This record gives sequence, C-alpha cells and structure tokens, in this order.
Amino acid sequence: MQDMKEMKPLLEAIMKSAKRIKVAIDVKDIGYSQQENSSGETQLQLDIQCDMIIEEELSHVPSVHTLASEEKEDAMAVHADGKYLIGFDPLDGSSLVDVNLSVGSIFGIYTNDFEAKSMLASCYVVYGPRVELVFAFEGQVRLYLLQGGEFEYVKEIKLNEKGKLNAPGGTQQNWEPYHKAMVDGLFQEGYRLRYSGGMVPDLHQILLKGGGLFSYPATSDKPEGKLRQVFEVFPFAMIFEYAGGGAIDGKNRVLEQSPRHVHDTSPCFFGSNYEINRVKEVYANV
Ligand code: P6P
Repeated sequence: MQDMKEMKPLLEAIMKSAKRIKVAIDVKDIGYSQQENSSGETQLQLDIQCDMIIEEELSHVPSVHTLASEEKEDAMAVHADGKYLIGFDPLDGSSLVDVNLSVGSIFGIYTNDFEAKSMLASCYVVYGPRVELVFAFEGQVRLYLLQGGEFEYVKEIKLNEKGKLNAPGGTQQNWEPYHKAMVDGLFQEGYRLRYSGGMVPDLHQILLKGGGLFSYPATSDKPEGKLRQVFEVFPFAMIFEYAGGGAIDGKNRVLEQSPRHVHDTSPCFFGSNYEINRVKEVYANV
C-alpha cells in the first residue's frame, strides 16, 4: 500500500487541476491562439491555459520527475530526485467546448520512461453536466464525482463481457473495407451508435454503460491512427484492462507498445471482451 500513499499527492494535484480547469472552461473567450501544438493543430487559448494549470499543480508535487504534455513538443524536467513521469493531454477534444459538448483531461503516470510497461497508474477527468474522475491503479478502476467542491468516491467500474454501444472513430471514407464491414456488422447485431468526437466522454460512456467498442483504426489518411500512445491510448488501455475488458491495436495489446517518440500514435480498439475478440478475428488476416 506504500505506493497508494505515494500516489495520493499526485491524485490530489490532478483533482485540484480539474477544479481549476472546470472554472477555465466556463469562460467566454474560447478563441484560437497564434500557436500550434506538436501535431500542427492551432491551439485554443483554453488548451494553453489548461496546460499551464496542470503544469503548475503537478510541478508542486516532489515525486514528479518529468512532465510531458500533448500540447508541448518536448518533455519538461521538474524534480531531479522525483520518481514519476507524467504524460498528459490537458484538454482532449477542446474544439467541442464551443458547441457545449463534454471534454476531458487524460493522465498516464510512468516510472523510468514513457513505455507502456512503465505505466504505474492512469487517470482521466470528464467535464460534462457533472465533473467525474476515474483513477486506475493496482488492478482497480475507481470512479469519483465532484460534489460540493470535493471529489467523492462513488464506486469501482467493471465492464460486462459484452456491451451494446459502438463508437466508430475516424473518417468513414478512409476506413479499410474489412473495418467498415466489422463496424456495420455490430450495428446489424443491434449495437447503438454513441460517438461525440470526444475520446474521454465516448470511452467514459462505454465504461459506465457496461461495455461495447470504441475504435480508432489505421485509416488511409492516418495509417498510424490518430490517438497518441503516451497521453491517450496507454492511459485508457490500463483502465479498460483493469475494468475487465481489453485494449488492442487490432492484433496485440497496446500496453505492449514502446513509442519511438513521445508524440507517437497508434490504431486503438477499447472494449468489452466479446467486442475485442471480434476485432481480433477480423484483423487476424490483414
Ligand atoms: P475524428 C479529439 O480531437 C480527438 O483527439 C479525440 O478526442 C477523439 O476521439 C478523436 O480526436 C476524434 O477524431 O477523426 O473521429 O473526428
């Protein structure tokens, strides 16, 4: 349990960041800045502000050695004798704020390096009608709800063996035919379409509604997928595996990957076991 005591200051700093980010989101000016992130996307003022909030709060934690943000090209050294490297996406799906859809912050907590096998814990916050936080550590996925200014523990999250929701990402005209046939096949089995374009709320819904499949495959325009391994894919992969489901790149567990660069992406499928096995069957011979 020593590690949980060590995790506590980190979790508290993430919770404090989340409360400040919620306030920042409720602002009028959500215009674009003159800056671009490492993926060449023009940053919203809000992206920069949320990145600063998290950097400020996590820098105060003595156990933080390095911070790597999706919004910044290079990682930042913090405390030389710190133990943890934090990879984070400060406000994923931020372009959805101006149409009042849910967005989120995602965190991976690593030791030694940003390889999937070095990730010790992961966390996300979803900013919607309510603010909720999910923390995965030591095989458990714990849900918290922001109430009266504090995050209260709600329950442990577990996935059913088979779900009902289908969240197909990526531009359909750029899907491989076998991927399109798989997605359509699930709809023909009665799965319901649940896709907002925000990774955090889309995956949160599958986790809390018992399961299903979220897919962001390799496409003709994005052959390595779109979602970032260190900041997005690995954190959610730990959460889905600990919740009793799976997370693969089509064939293998994404938690076996070693990114060449901190901003690398990967095709990714997150879901209940039934749906993950369906993906493996379809992708086995491609
Ligand atoms: P598409 C948001 O920009 C994001 O990075 C994820 O939050 C989301 O899952 C994905 O992109 C949506 O991408 O190509 O389906 O619009």
